[in-house]
Amino acid sequence: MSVAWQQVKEYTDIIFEKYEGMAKITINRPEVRNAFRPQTVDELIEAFNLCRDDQEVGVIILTGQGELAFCSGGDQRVRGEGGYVGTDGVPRLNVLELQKIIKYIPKPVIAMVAGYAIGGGHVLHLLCDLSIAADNARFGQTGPRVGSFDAGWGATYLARVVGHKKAREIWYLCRQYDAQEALDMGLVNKVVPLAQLEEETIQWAQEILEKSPIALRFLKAAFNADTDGLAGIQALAGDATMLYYMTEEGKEGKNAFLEKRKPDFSKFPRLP
Ligand code: S0N
Repeated sequence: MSVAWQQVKEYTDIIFEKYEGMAKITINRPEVRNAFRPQTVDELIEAFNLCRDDQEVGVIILTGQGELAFCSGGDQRVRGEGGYVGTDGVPRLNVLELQKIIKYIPKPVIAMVAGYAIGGGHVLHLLCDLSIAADNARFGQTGPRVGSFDAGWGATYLARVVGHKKAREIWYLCRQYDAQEALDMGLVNKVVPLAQLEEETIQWAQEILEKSPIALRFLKAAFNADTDGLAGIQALAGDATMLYYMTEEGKEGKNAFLEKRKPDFSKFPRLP
């Protein structure tokens, strides 16, 4: 099944489309196996932020253009002394901001992986809520070989997902793993033939869209709170506050203040 994706906004390095509750964000630099430069990361952050604010969007699919790569990490051609250098000449590690928004956007993000998910590109798929892989997908970290490393979520969250022994193997040896090996170690949710990748991913997205948005939001926040300490609890608590604002009990406090009267919380239950 293919769907009639509608372009949301034109970008240079990414394609941003929507269709019936789904957003699809595609890294569009196939000539470098979808490596990201600062502009790519800026565009990805903007698209994810638009998805966060867009109440029509319930699921986001992150993918790479073409069949050869999901993403090959930072564009080594623009790697400077203090990070990746954009048109402003300033070196930055702005992929960390992108990692945060993928992890904390209160909607499920699905990585749709064909070909290579390597280096910083592997970390992006790792941080997505779910990963659907084509049978040609290949996964791995390259940092210690190419002079970089992600000692943040790229290492620590990887260990939560595949276990410490496997995560250390992945980082210390810099090997590549095929789709079946990734499935066996719990790194991806499903492997399908390449020709069925988008159809399968859309099927998963549509099943998710049938579910309660607030339930999904709290579950994502809870999974993050388990791994992310106080930052994770902050997001979970923010969701609880949002929900409280929607209740009559929450509104009574605000209304009483605005009406210059004492709030009456006596009518609200003190449930066990
Ligand atoms: C992906 C690989 C395995 C594909 O191999 P294949 O199919 O044989 O193709 P190639 O001939 O190698 O590549 C085709 C063309 O694409 C270019 N290219 C590929 N990857 C990159 C890249 N990452 N940057 C720039 N160019 C790339 C090739 O050069 C080739 O071009 P032409 O045709 O002109 O020769 C293979 O390509 C591969 O291994 N790629 C490199 C993977 C890699 O090491 N990536 C970087 C890893 N590091 C990071 O991602 C940084 C992490 C990071 O961003 C970060 C993390 C934590 C905190 C901060 C940061 C931060 O730095 O911001």
